[in-house]
Amino acid sequence: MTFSRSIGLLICTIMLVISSFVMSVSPASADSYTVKMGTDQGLLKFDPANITIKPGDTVKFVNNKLAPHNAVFDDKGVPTGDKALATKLTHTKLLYSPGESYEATFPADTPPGTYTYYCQPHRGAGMVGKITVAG
Ligand SMILES: [Cu+2]
Repeated sequence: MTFSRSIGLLICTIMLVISSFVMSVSPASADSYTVKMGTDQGLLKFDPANITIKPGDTVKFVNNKLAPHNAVFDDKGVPTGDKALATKLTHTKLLYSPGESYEATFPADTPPGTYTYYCQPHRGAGMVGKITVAG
């Protein structure tokens, strides 16, 4: 009992050392976030509708329910009004099959602020989402 407990503690210590080493090697590692298009409950919303990311991160939009969906950022939804950035993040092609997805990567020099996007077929129904890019 005591022996297996100390082995467990040893393993925990090793894992902690390894994970802290990995984190110090890549301090600004990019993360990936998933946003469902259409909630599991069958609502015409992005889920989660609000997320906070950092520059360099990727948001993966996955078709879930009540297709078709897309995700459009226009210059009004981008804090700096940067049309080129809005276009880069936008995916106008409609996704029809559940599980279909596409990824939007926010460039490392993305200005901080709130980025608003919408689904073209369901904008009127309130299918609008927000991505806050932390400074
Ligand atoms: Cu939609």
